[in-house]
Amino acid sequence: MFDFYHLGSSCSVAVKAALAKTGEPHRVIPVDPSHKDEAFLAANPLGKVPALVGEGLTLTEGGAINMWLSARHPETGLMPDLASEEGAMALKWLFYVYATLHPIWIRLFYPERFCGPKGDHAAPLRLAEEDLFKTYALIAKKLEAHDYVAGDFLSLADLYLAATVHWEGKVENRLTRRWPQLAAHRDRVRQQPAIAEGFAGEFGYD
Ligand SMILES: N[C@@H](CCC(=O)N[C@@H](CS)C(=O)NCC(=O)O)C(=O)O
Repeated sequence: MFDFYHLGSSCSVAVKAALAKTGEPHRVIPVDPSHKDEAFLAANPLGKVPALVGEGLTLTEGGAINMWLSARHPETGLMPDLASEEGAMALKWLFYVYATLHPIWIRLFYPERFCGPKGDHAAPLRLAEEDLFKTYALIAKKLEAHDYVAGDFLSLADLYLAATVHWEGKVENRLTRRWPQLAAHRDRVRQQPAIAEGFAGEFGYD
């Protein structure tokens, strides 16, 4: 049994979805961002979700947690054999969404962390938006030809990507207006058996 530290509608939804898909027994511990308690900070001293604790392990970093869960549950097919061509693509896009896309969203959500609480947010936000659109452009191109970002199979990158598209209100919903394939992908992923359970109660959906 694992303790899963989760913040609603955040990047930890991708882990919630993987937990649902793998059926790994866990209890969800909601994190209050304005009141991070001792047990949570012991799990992640940086105070970031997701964190997974159990079986003598403390795991942080959403991409790593999901890789580990899928390695324990190869039957879910969430991550192909890494030495295969599909595995290479799934790994590349997993890093793309976690290491390239996610930090841009952080700049949009927390501009004060980049220019100080009293700094002028306008320029950093504009630059972050430009980077965001460039980064989704490559994803959208891939989704013109394929149902999922790594190809015609669902993989871990899709879980996180589908979660991020729900944040588009930050850029006046211009992501799905510009690239309808992003909306189609988000819905395709969210409605997958078991994955739907992970997305339930998040982003304003039942
Ligand atoms: N590199 C980490 C980043 C985690 C992260 O930034 N989590 C955000 C939610 S998306 C968080 O906990 N924010 C709360 C805060 O920074 O106080 C990962 O991929 O797991």
